Amino acid sequence: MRAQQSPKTIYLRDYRVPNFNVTAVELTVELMQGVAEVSARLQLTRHPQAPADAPLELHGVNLELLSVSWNDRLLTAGEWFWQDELWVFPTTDDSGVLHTKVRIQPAKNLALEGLYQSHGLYCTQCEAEGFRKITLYPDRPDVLAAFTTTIIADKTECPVLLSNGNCVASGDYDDGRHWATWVDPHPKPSYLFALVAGDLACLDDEFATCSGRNVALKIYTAAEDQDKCQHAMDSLKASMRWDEQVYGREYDLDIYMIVAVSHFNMGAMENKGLNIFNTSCVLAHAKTTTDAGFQRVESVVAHEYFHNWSGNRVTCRDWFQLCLKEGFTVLRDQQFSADQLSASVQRLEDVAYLRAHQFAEDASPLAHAVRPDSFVEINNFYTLTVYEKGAEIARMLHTVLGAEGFRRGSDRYFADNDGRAATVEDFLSAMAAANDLDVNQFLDQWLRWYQQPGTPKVSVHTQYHKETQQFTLTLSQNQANPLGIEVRALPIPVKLALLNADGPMQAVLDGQAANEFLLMLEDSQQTWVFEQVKDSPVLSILRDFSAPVLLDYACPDEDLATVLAVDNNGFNRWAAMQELVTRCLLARYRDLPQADNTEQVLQLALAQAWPALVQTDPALAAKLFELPAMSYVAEALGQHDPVRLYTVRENLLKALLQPFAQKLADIVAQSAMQQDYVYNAADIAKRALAKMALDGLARLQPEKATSIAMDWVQSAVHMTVEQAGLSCLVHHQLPQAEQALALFYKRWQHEALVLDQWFAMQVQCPHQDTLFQADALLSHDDFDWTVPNRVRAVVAQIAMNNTLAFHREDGEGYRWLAKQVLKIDAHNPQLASRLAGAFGIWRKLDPERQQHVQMALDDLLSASLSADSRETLTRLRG
Ligand code: HT7
Ligand code: ZN
Repeated sequence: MRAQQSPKTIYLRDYRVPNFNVTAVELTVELMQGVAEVSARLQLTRHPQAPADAPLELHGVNLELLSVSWNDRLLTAGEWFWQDELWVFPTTDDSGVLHTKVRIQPAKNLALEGLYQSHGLYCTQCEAEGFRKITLYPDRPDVLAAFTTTIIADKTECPVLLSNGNCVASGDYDDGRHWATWVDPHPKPSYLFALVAGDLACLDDEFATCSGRNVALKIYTAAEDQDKCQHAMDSLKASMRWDEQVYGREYDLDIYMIVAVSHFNMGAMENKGLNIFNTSCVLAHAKTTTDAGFQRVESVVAHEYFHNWSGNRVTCRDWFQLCLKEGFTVLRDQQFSADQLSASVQRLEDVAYLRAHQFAEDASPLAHAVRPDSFVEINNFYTLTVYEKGAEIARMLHTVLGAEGFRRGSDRYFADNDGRAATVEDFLSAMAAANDLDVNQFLDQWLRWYQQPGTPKVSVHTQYHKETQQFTLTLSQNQANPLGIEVRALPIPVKLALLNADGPMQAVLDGQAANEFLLMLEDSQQTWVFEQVKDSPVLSILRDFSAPVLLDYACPDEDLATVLAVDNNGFNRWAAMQELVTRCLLARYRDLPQADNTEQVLQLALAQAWPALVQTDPALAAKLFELPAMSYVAEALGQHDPVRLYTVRENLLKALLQPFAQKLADIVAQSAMQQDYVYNAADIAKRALAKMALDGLARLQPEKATSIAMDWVQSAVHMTVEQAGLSCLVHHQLPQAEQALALFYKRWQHEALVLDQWFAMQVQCPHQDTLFQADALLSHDDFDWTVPNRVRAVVAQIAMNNTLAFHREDGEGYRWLAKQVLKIDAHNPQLASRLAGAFGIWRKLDPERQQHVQMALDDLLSASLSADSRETLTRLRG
């Protein structure tokens, strides 16, 4: 038995090729009553660049080693040794076959990494380093091998036996057991290995690829969930077609399988040909799933499918390159989603998410580069920075190279690196080479985005000369330097237009007349002079959020109102409103007199824009009243009292809604919510607007809102309306909230994902005493510490979504989170470490609250912790 050793820091600069490659693996996994015996035959060859006497090194954690032989000779204990998590076999052989047998305990595995059981179903999660918990293996992404996997299990307990690739043979034993052998022809790293065994129902379909091959599509779930798979299947087929059309990528196996499991640490996993999904990211039915849930399924199914090329066919050399597959794949799933529903709403949602969460991470003690230089526990680096900022970098390349140039670059990247474990440098080199750019210069510039943490700030200065009709724009860039490393100017694409009262006007830059311009800010400061600018323009800058930066631009409030009124860029209309609201919140929080003027400008701009938008673009109309996230405004404030900020924000929202009371009532009275559920952009927009209107009405006319909300719950035709009604009652603590909660529970207590919502809605109720409510929910019969979705529904909701409860003045919220983190850490370190990340905001809090957090962190750090949580808490504490 080998348990995890004291954690070591791993450095990117220490990368070395493996001593041995694995050319082929034959795995046999026998499952019996929660225990597994794993036999592995590895064909090994010395790496051409490895020293002739370098030993064979294999990873192994929590394995009961039964036997090990080298070229069919049983090895004795003295012939090998353990060094931390490495099993070391000194040999000068250049090749050989290692045969190991180990025993593992899936039923006892609550960390949900390696092989574990979920409601009796055996399943695996190997990314990033879970395979070493299944067998002895060089568990690193640059070792690619062809896998043959045989699974043996009781036929009644596990009628379905799945692994990667194609099923080539199967049969029955005469003692009630059966077996199946799967062969995956594509060499892959161990993190993409998957195995599933259990009693599952299946939705079948097929897909004809662009070259005419037929692919069998299968979605496996528990029998009672079989009616909730059609949306995932439709999303899968749409993704497969989209990847052929937009990126020229065809699927490469004869079968593509998705399995839904209830116990899962993240959203889903892209194992080759056998994706494993959190039920919340695959199951969808109008009766049980909201619009947001449907959209999440669509994007996660797409994301995992797109990994088949960006991640699987071209994988990562080491885990420092994680952004290579994740950033690029997030960009691809965002582009796909934009093509399915509304492109501008997709973009503003992605940006709102980035600014609320990734910007906060990048300004917190957990800030790190998109490609970090070091880590202790790689699971701690599946972060918003790696995923979302990584996607923004890929998107900037798309903006700079253009759609065709980017496609040339991605074609080159896939062609040059197919079947290889690549690096960020390989990606950038392909982009440059395919577009005839100087590779070294391109690398030198763009690698900075991957290496320098922190959100850059771009300052804007303008001047207009009526006589010469010249408009001068000066941009400068500034970066925080949280890690104290050398900071170099970044390449920052800035898309802009010059507006007059009718929208974008033509101007001339470098002899080129246009309505929109793409500038490259590459130095610390640059100036551009636009000619033939007829009127003093209003600047519509950073259109579509062309770079992940903060803007420092002291334009008059009225200019922002003009952008909101006349810009033809939907994203920037929304961004202008967000900026106006942010200014107003900051001024109100600081008791500055300009708050009144800004609020007036806001009111006027909304009065002009909103009623028309309700008709022409209801999705955008609904979004205008989603004020900037607390965390985004908090970054601008610096040290602050979160409860005061929350109150200021709520008051402003109410004031902005006030003039529209009748309009809100009219919208709610329309029947958008009572119609049969259809998943399309127009209907989703109408429902979003109705939900927003009910929430607004609850703030202005609570009695009226109560009866409508109750009606929505009682006579709901789909979950979007039912959830909108219930969350309105609970959030605003309206008189019938308890009754509606009871009704909802009675209806849905057997639907796990709906019950998660029931827990979450209660915990989101904005009141400091919700903390005690949350505590009571932890003892509810339906609460289960082993199911991450349920744990997140209570614990993460308090920490991330309930300012008044989490940031209680007495510090009880922080102590409460610390207590839950410690409890969870004992069985699921990955989950605990992620939840602890909610303390990331602490340096921005007022001194009293900082002291409470500090004590909570110190208490935690003095306890016995997993390597995951210790690394996160140590970085947090600073
Ligand atoms: N590549 C996957 C990342 C992942 C993961 C998934 C499930 C459980 C644990 C995990 N650790 C890492 C998911 C993705 O980005 O597609
Ligand atoms: Zn991914």
